[in-house]
Order: sequence, then structure tokens, then C-alpha cells
Amino acid sequence: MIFLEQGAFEMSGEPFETRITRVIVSTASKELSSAAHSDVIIVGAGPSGLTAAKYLAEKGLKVYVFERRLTFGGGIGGGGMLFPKIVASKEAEDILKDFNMKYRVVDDLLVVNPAEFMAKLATKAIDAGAKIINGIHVEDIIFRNDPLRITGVAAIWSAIELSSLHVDPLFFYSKAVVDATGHDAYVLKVVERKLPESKIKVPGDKPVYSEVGDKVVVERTGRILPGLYAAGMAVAAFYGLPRMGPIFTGMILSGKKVAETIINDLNKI
Ligand code: 48H
Repeated sequence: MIFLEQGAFEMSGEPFETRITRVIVSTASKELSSAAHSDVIIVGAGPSGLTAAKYLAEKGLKVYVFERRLTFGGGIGGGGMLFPKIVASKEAEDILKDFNMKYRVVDDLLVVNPAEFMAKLATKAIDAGAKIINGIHVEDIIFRNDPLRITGVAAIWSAIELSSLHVDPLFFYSKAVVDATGHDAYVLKVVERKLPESKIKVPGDKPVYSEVGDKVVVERTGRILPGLYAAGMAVAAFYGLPRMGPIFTGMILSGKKVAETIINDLNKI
């Protein structure tokens, strides 16, 4: 039983368990330390956030996606009422091709498997250089006055948030913050609550009108305040736009549009 002999794995003179811990803690600390100063922080790894991450990262920007769950994809996984299909209209075809997605055209709609949709959005974002950090809950923003601008986020581990322990967050500076938190519009609601001078109000999305909702969400996607942007359903919540249900054209076009807006704005700095 050679594998059970003491020292079989202790190549560096330390117990294997010690090395496992040291390697995890040192590499994760390095990554978090790097995240403390980036170009773009995207809050939420749903369809809009992941799409934005790919198009931003492939321009060479330093991009972090903070996702409070231990997975990614946001509302994609549930399909339509748990039926394992989601749809998009023809306008989304170029983006689906950019992400190498397989799809079928049925009755003029592009039909995609949700597991493939989530996996490929994340893979392409990661391959382009974006870093997705799971289990991290963005609880606050960083701001500056005169003029009012958003300069990053404050975050804690989701496990701490769930435990209700009183633990202070750490800070992550970025040139741009994207609220891609879906229906919650979590970041925009923090601004509404804590910075009344911003005049931001988040009325929430309207009932279903799929054709309109899926289009206007893209039209309204963009900058909310200097340094603060919104994509996906957070845009619908902010402007009080109709929801669209399990059609994802608007989400991925919104993610691409917010990326283009930020690239344009950062080039001006
Ligand atoms: C870290 C957070 C925090 C936080 C939330 O809901 P999502 O999928 O968001 P979108 O806008 O990219 O896509 C919306 C789509 O899934 C959808 O719901 C549609 C099209 N609905 C239409 C309709 O009619 O209902 O993803 C948001 C992600 C989730 O993974 C959250 O866990 C995460 O954001 N998140 N992460 N810190 N404070 N809040």
C-alpha cells in the first residue's frame, strides 16, 4: 500500500494538507488583491453580466464578475417554467454565433438549451480574460462627490450575508460598475436608498409585454450615473419597462451594448 505510506505526498517537506491550504489561501488572496483595483466590476453573472464580461475583457480591460451564488447563469437555468429550453429572436443570432452556441430555428425563434447557454456564456467570458468570483455578495457602493460618481463596490462573502453576522466588507475600486443583478436591481436600489442626491428611483419592472419589453430594455441600456451602468432586467426595473419572460434576446444584446458604452466612455478618460 505504497500510497498510504507516510510521506508519499510530502514532496516539499510539509504535510500535503498544509500545502493544499497554503496554495488555496495564497492564490485566492493574490486574486482578491488584484480585484481591489480593476477597470470594470460586473455585479451578477446572469446572461447580461456574462455577455458584457466577454465583450469588455476581449478589449483588454481588467474585468471582474462578482456573483453571490456558487454558480452562474442567473435566471437562465430555469428555462421557461422549468421546461429546459429558452428562446431568442433573430436579432440575437450574431451574438449566439460569437459564443459558439448551438440553436434550432423554430417558428422564427432561436431555441437554445439553457445548460449550454449558461456554460458557453461563462466559458467565453473566462476565455476572454474576465474573472468570475462566486459566493461574493455586493452589499454597497463606493462614491465620490463633486461631481457625484461611483468608484467601486463593497462586498462580503455570501455566506456572511446569509449568516447575518456583523462583518465589515472589503472594497473593490473600479472605473465602471455594472448593475447586472436582474429584477432586484440591487446596486441601483442601494444608490436610491443611500444617495438621494442622485435622484435615482427604481420603480421595478412592469407586467409582461414580451415583444416590447425585449426591445426597449436594449434601447434604454447604458450609463445611469458617472461610473455606474445597468444591463439586463436591472434596466427594466430602473425604467419601469415591461417584462418579457423566457426570451433572452434583450438580455444578451443589453450585455453587449453596456460593454460598448463602457469601452467608449473609458476611451474618453
Ligand atoms: C452579487 C448578485 C447580487 C449581489 C443579485 O437575474 P439574472 O439572470 O439577470 P439578467 O438581467 O442578466 O437576466 C435576467 C433574466 O435571467 C430574467 O430573469 C428574465 C429575462 N426575466 C424576464 C421576466 O419576465 O421575468 O442574474 C442576476 C445575477 C444572479 O445570478 C444573482 O445571484 C446575482 O445577479 N446577484 N450577485 N451581489 N448583490 N444580487
